Amino acid sequence: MPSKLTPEELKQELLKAYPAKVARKREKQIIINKHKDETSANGLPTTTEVLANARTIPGILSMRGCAYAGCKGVVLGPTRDILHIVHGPIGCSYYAWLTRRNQTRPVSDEDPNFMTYCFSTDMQEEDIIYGGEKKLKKAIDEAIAIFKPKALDIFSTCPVGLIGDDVHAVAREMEAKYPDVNIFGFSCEGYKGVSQSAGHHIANNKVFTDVLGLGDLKKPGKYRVNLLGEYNIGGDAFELERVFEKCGITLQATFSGNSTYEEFTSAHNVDLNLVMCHRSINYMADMMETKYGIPWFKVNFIGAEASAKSLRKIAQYYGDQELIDRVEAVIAEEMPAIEAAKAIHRPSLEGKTAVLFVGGSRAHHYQELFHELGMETISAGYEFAHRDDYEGRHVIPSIKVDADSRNIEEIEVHPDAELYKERVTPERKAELLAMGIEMNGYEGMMPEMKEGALIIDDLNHHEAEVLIEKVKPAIFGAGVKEKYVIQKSGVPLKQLHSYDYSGPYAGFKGAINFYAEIDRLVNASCWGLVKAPWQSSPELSASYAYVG
Ligand code: CFM
Repeated sequence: MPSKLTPEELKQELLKAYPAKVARKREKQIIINKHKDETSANGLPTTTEVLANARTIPGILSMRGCAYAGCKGVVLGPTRDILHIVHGPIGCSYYAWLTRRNQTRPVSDEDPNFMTYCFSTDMQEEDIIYGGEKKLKKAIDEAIAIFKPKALDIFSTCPVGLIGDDVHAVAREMEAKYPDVNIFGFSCEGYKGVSQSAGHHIANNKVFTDVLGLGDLKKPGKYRVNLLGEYNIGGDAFELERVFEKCGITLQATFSGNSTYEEFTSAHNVDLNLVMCHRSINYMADMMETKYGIPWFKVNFIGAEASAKSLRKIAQYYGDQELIDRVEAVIAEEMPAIEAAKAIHRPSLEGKTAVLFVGGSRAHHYQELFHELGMETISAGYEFAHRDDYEGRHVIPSIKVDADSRNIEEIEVHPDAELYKERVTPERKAELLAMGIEMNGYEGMMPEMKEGALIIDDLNHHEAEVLIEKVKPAIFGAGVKEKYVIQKSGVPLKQLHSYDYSGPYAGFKGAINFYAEIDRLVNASCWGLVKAPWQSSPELSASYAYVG
């Protein structure tokens, strides 16, 4: 660590300004990474416990979003042809409109693309007082008349839950009126959980019960998979589609980058689910395994090495020599450009440090890309992840259920009488595990980070400033809310949510983009020139004038 402080001293610096009660809580969320002696199934060390998915302390400036953001913006937002109506005041709707850079690519001009529209019931005071259901029905009538969608969904914002509008009853009534349109609603009011994570779960549940299994599309190909938890930020999914196609792997459905309703309805027609962002979609993977027998494992396509590893994992899962050879040929073809790019950018970045505070999976995934540049992530944390994302999936049974998590429905899933099919026998699972392929597993961020790294859950504004002052990393990875405050202190910030309007960063071509971008950002000469006014003239003088 370039800071002269030990991890423990740094932790105390972060806690110093807090009242005792706040410090006691934050202390459990700021953890010095330590590996325990016993190793997990994959041979990685297990770690100490972190307090995660807990309420943010009132008054603290958190980086988090709300449940509505997680449901509408994150999980459903990237679908192209489901018509999303936000039931609520216009602010919630407008803010979710194209603010997350999930891209899509309609196949033809006839292909509907609703992503560029913003549909809202625009609730006013009188709707809050007298109820908004009538207005919602009218909005649905209007939307169907104009856009003729195959599916339409309704997202509840906070006031909807507070006044008791029943979006599910409206959905049922309107579906009876329009039997050709699949209409369903989400009780994803912003307050439904401690963060957007609750919205992910709500979205997973409803898509699973109301959409999945309704269709029977089977895309051609021998190796048909779904990619869960890839949202096509900055075109990431386009790069992965390219790589998958080159390898001869058929992407049946992506949840939900560059996806369509029909792909969702037919996502059960695969032999494997790949889970990229574990946090936002692991529920779906689990439910699909129970109902259809589709196994899943974790992948990471952020980083060239990580991408190669994930592709090899898929090939080994099928165990087909033809696929194994083709994947190896693709990796061999992609790697020279990666090595060439690394040779340019790595020398000026090697040995530098990064801190990453992003969502629920990128603070982990992006460590791979920095590692490829020879940079070490010395502190990291998620905004809203759960303990399993930090410590590994094996801790799930020991996570306490509290009032906030009880808010979200746990749906009971049973094997489908017709569609359930066992894809891998327990013996094959054991064989795969021996090869280092753990089904239904995720090791989490902490076992893969060095001992002594500072793990900070739900980092806030104050702590970010302390980190900058005490650690001064070469780069800070976070979001737009943090960007300018941090850059004003002379540290470059890379937006790892929206990619600062560039990308893709996934897959092989994405890695090359990222190397160049980090080099440009970290080694820009402007950072040394950034000085706050009080740094150049520390004494400000002023005088008071009193006119009696
Ligand atoms: Fe998953 Fe995401 Fe993330 Fe996420 Fe997000 Fe995102 Fe994210 Mo912003 S689904 S948890 S809720 S990888 S929008 S594409 S970048 S916080 S780390």
